[in-house]
Amino acid sequence: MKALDICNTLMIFGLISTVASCFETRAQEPNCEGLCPDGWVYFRCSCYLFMDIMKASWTEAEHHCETHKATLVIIETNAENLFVIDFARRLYKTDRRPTNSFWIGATDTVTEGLWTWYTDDSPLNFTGWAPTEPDNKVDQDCVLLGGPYNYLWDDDHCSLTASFICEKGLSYLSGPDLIG
Ligand SMILES: [Ca+2]
Ligand SMILES: [Ca+2]
Ligand SMILES: [Ca+2]
Repeated sequence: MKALDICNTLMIFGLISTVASCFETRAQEPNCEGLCPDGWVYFRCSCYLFMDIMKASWTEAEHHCETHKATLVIIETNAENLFVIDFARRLYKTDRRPTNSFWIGATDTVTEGLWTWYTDDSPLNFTGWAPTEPDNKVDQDCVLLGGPYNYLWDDDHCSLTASFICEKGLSYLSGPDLIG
């Protein structure tokens, strides 16, 4: 459907008063596409780096992301989770390497069982746990997108070496409310 058709439809249903106002609203939507560094993938004004070759402990992974002026991925919504796990799955489907697990930025190191995003200690408002996880088996405090779980979430030992995903927002282009 073309933009004009969408705007006409919205007006017919009384959702906007004029077609012109529709175009004004659409013009305000950020367009960050194409602004991620080479090798990073884009989703809703965030850039993601899948470190699928490198393996690191959770802390090393976090430091590595920092050298890229990024953090371990913070997955705030179902849409973002679907994007990330879909990309991870395709990464391994296309070249038939064995599946890797990926560290993400969630941890319960501070208080056992209280899962937070390490960047600001905020509680997880979305989770994508595998059915039997988190199980805290022998004190597991860091979260993986688990290769054996087809990239559903699993808690594991923070010292384990795994692949990881870095994320950085393009919020300076679009305002803080629009980080994906
Ligand atoms: Ca995010
Ligand atoms: Ca734990
Ligand atoms: Ca576990």
